[in-house]
Amino acid sequence: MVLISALPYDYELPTSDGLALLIIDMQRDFLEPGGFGDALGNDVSRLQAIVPILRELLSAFRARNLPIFYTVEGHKPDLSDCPPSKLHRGQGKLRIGDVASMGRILILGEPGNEIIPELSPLPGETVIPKPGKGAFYHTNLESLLREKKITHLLVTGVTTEVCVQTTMREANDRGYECLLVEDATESYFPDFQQSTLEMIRAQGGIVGWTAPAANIFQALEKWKPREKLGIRS
Ligand code: C5J
Repeated sequence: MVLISALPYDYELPTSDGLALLIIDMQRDFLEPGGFGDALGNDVSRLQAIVPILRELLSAFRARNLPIFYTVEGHKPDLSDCPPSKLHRGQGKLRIGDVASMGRILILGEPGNEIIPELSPLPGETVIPKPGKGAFYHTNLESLLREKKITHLLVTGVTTEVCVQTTMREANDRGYECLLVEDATESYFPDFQQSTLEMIRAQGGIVGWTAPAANIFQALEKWKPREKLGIRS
């Protein structure tokens, strides 16, 4: 049994393949000036802090040929998948679909919707466009996870209390064992990030576990799933 030292207690890695890395919305819209995060009045530079750790997690997963899923939040150019409540929410100068310095805000295929170049997906890694905050809402994420027999998700990305937390709750309700990587998720609001970590692991891990990336790297060194040992059940 290989355990990741985590809160509220150790997180057990699966004995078979079944572990995936989920990277939520590390797109220019949220991390660079001129995108959606900026239009909402946030200091987008805060989110850059997690990029080096995410690169290390990506390397560790790629080196072991483990599945990686990315999401991007975005809408169709005709906005047919954007409910009026989302379109009209807030009182910012710019709204979803308006033209800004990285193209139309939060629209699929626009430059602002791209994953930041430091974390660019490689061929074979799956990018899931999502119209909502949760990655299971109106996407094929669940069927892809089932197809690959994924049971355990290491969850990362931005922003901790919005898309990351929503996705983690959706995954938890669907039976996935989720661990949120503490230093691979970030928010525009440090207090919200801290509160989210605490909410997730409260009440015996009511939504899941949290752990720093260092603990994951340590455990991965020891982890040899049955398939990797050539054992099929
Ligand atoms: C937000 C996200 N914050 N990816 N999206 O609107 O968290």
